[in-house]
Amino acid sequence: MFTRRTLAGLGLAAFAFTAAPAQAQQGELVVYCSVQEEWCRPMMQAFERATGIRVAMTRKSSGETYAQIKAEAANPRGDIWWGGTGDPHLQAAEENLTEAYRSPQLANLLPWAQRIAEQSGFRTVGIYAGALGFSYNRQQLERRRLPVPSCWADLAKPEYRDEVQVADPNSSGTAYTGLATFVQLWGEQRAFEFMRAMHRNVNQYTRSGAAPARAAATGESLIGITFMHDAVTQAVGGAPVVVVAPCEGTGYEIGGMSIIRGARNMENARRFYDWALTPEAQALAVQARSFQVPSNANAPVPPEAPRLADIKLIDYDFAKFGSSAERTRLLARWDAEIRNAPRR
Ligand code: S7P
Repeated sequence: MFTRRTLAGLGLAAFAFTAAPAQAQQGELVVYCSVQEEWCRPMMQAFERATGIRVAMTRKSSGETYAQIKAEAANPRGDIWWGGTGDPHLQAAEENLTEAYRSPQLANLLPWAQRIAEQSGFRTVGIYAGALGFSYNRQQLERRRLPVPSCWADLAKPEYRDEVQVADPNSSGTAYTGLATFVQLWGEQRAFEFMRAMHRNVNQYTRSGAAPARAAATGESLIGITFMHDAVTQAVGGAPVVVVAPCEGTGYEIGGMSIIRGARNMENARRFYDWALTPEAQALAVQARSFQVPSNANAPVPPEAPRLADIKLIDYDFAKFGSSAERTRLLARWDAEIRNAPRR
């Protein structure tokens, strides 16, 4: 049984434990969770109830979790990384930070989820998909008589000075998807020119990718760049936001799951992996107001989920933008040219 003292001894004081399992204790599992906390918790509780395995979970953004797993590689603390954008999962796979595993559930997954597994040598797998976009606060927009933004290019216009919020692509998988999307839409030079111009309008680079959707919902920021499903969460909750699929087209994520190499609870990590790919486990997303498209072909697609077939999606190059060299290089360029650029 975990106590505060044993936890502190293990250096795990920061882990949050979920509710007690319903059945006899079947060992432990340490999960790094990169979706929203509201979805992480019920997911872990459901797994505990289904298996009797006690879960210790921490929630961090995708880029932060990748960095943590890399830092811990010589002495892994986590067993499984569930959720978060696919690019850093692919980078972790390439860097041999994660373990190859072929789940019996693989055959039940949609082709895009299986492709990611194959591409990574089965070190990661797709668990959901969702398109990038932005949302704006309708009431604020009307009150301030500002034009309706409908394209990425609009977000760099002077009328939206200080009105745009987006995350930092180092910590956030969402924001890295944005960076990679702009490069794929326009080429690298134009993409950086756009991000430099938009930088004047950015009121804050948040750590978490979904935070700008909450800021748009409350009116703290007029516009928030996030995955469209994170903005839908706010709209479903009653916020006066409009969700936009940008006119130029947009990128998308394939959310990932990976077993950490050297996991101390390897068997339990595999049990979680198999369970998390079932339609039943994937259906829990909706209860947490998470509206991605699930990867199991038999899992229900929430009616609120933005329909990917209706969105102008780019042919996102996961092999290139999930590669260690490209992700590292683009983030370094973003740090050098955008993060601290003057906002003249
Ligand atoms: O809210 C769900 C979600 O958007 O969060 C993940 C995201 O990567 C985590 O946030 P960061 O941008 O802060 O890394 C997405 O994978 C997922 O769809």
